Amino acid sequence: MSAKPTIYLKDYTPPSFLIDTISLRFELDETATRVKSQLQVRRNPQAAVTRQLQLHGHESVELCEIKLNGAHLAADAYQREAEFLTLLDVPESFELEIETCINPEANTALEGLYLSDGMYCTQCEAEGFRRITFYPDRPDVMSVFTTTLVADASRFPVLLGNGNPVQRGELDDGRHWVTWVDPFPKPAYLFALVAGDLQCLEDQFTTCSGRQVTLQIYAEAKDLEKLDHAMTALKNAMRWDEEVYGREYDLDIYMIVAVDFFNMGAMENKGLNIFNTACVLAHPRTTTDAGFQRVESVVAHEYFHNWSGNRVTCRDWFQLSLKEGFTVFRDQCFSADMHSAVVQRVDEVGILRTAQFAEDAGPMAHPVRPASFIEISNFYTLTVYEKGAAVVRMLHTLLGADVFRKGADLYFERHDGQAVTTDDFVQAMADVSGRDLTQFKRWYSQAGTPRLKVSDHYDAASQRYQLNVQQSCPATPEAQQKLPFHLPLSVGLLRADGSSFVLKDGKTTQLLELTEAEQTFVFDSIDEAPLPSLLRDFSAPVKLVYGYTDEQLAFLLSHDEDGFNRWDAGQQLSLRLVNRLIADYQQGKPLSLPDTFVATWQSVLQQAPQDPAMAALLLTLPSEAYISETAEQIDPLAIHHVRHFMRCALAEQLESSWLELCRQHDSQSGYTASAADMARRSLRNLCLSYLMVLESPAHLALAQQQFETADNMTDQFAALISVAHSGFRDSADELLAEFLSQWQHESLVMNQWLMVQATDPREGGLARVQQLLEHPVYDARNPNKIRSLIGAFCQQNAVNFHAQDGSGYRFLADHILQLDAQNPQIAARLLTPLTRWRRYAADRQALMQAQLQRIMDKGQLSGDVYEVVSKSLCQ
Ligand code: B3K
Ligand code: ZN
Repeated sequence: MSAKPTIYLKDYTPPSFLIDTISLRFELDETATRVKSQLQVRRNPQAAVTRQLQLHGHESVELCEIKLNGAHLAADAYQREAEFLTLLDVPESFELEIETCINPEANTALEGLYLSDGMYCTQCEAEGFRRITFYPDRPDVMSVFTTTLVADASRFPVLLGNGNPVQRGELDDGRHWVTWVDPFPKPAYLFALVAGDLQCLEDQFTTCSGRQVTLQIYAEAKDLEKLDHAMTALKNAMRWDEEVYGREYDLDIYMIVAVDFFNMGAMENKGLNIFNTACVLAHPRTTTDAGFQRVESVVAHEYFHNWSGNRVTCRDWFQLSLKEGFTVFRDQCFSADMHSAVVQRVDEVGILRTAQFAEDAGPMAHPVRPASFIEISNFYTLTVYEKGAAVVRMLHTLLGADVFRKGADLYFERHDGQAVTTDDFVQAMADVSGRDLTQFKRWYSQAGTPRLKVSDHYDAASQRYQLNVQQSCPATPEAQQKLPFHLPLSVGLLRADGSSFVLKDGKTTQLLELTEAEQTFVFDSIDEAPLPSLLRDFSAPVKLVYGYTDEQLAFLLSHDEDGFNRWDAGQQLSLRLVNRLIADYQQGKPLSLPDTFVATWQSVLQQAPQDPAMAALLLTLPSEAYISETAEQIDPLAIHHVRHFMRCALAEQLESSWLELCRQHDSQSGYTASAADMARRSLRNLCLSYLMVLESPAHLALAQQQFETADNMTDQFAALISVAHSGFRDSADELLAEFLSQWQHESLVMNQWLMVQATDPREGGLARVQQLLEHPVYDARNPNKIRSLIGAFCQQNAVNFHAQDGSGYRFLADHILQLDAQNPQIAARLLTPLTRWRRYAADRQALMQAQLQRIMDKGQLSGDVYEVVSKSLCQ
């Protein structure tokens, strides 16, 4: 059993006391940091009257002293129990002083104040502040923070806090101090501090109203050269938010700090973002194009939180998607504006439709606004983030860009400085549009992926075309029965010549609004039988079922004006073939590719030079993860085998085209990070990966040459992975060794090196991973290393992880048991693949369940791991 109780949204009550100001003083010490806090407390006029003040406090925090209005509190004036310190009888308003002692060095959970490679940093979202001091650690208690940091001047020359630095000085004992004031009231989860020996890249930004903002990005001296890209991204994001949302930055300084030990990507602390190095450092030599794009989008995401999250924050953690869903939507639109909108959309739908749909169909399924949780850290999920963004996108689609913008303006204006709910967000949209969005809000309270079943009928005599749409949604843990959703279904109708009919308002895409379980839509004046292009741009997070023939899909693939649907038609065409071949494989039949399929690919290959970015997408088969998500029952071996067979057959039958395209898209001049160059590299490297499955020495030579001569990590890494996962064992080992010796001092590159090996599908994967656990570049305390090796093996190496003898499952359970005591958040996250046990055949189900049970039986689990395991085993 877990010691932590389940918390329910329905039990929410406003805080009994408010904290107007908090002044903190940190005397930093590796094992005994002293934290003095001084709070101005007053009773909340909006709450029920009580004389008890309840403060959160983690068991690791030592209480040294507590004073009320300057007088020491007697031991019987307060109680310390579980996560709380309760003051039994307090006045209406008073000053509270608390001194605590904490041990940053022993903090391996990386929540609260901890050490990352000798530098102090914090992570307080969601409930880390209670590991620092006793405080009402809930997002609806907002206070003005003043922070003084005291530390040894030579070892920690840089001392950073939220807001603006107002005073600094030296002490006689070699220590120095800095005081920071953040004038914007904020919840404790946005508190941050950093102390270390850091260098910074500095720049300036002039806001739309003409204010000068100093921008600083801090990192270790060796990484200073890797900060330019993040700085450019930050300035672009600041400008974009002014132009697209009318939002201006509010402090005089904006800081980002890169740290090596971090549980997630980054954190939006007010004025002082703390970033995982993986999401901020970028240099062409050491970072792939995908890495560059990730840095750009995470920098933008955290910046956008300054309004959607910080100025307007969440009332309680059930409302997490209020800030996360909206902010992800904002960063997605930003990325679409910076690059190719179609490529961006394909990427985001890829995540939604594989990983989020899988989550929505598993034991941890929950609504975008969950109704209960044991451990909030488990709810930083794809549902809250990605589906939450899809929900905001649907509002944008339903209301149109202009009305949506007015709604956002109203939301920010109405709630600036407040802690609010997703209902408040939707209400602002309802108020500006005059629309009733009550039904739309079901997206926040009902979990599960809706299914749309579409059928059609054309009557030539009346030139009338009808679309019939039925929606349904499967049962999920919180509800068996679901009410119909309100959703936008964007459609186009194609003529036989491939052009689109002009529909309502002179447009070729029409928005249909679904609100009922079944609806029929009528199109008049349709003078020939049309082919529907449904759910254009993936207008809603649903599974679409329509009985396309293969020929119709191929037609959409070549003609649909909607780029997303063109790509998706190709994916669905491939997916059907994959499924037919899986059935053949399971029945022991020989596999072969139909000529028509190869011909379709041939024509995409021929047109590739016109749009290399799109071609790289079209020429990528559905991922193993997507095939798994759409399968009735997952057969990891069959999926891997069939996909590999298809890649080999396509490589063989179209070899000269791949080779030609590979040559055409070779880099002519030096590296640039332009969209055109990134597209060229992605197409070339895709061609190389097809060629390498043929196992021909000539192609091996091509890859080796690219590895040796590449002037950038994208090309070098693509060459490495294509050789490392090939049958050329000696060459693979040589290149891996060379890569290691070239980059062993670059921690982020070493993550990639671990990942290539962890994801190698060839036999013996587990043994290789076990060896790597002992390798000097591996660090069992660093989340990035754990994710690159153990996480990648369990999530991206299905054939090895799902080995028939259950060794992969046992391996994962061993590590979860070990990690849980050290870092519960990471342990709970790693569990994901085991939670999916119902999706496999009986033998694997039993093996996976047995490992979950083994974890459960150990007892003494963290709330994080307990919640995931118990929910996975239930039923
Ligand atoms: N808000 C943080 C996530 C915090 C996770 C805490 N377990 C990063 C982000 O979404 O921007
Ligand atoms: Zn966020």
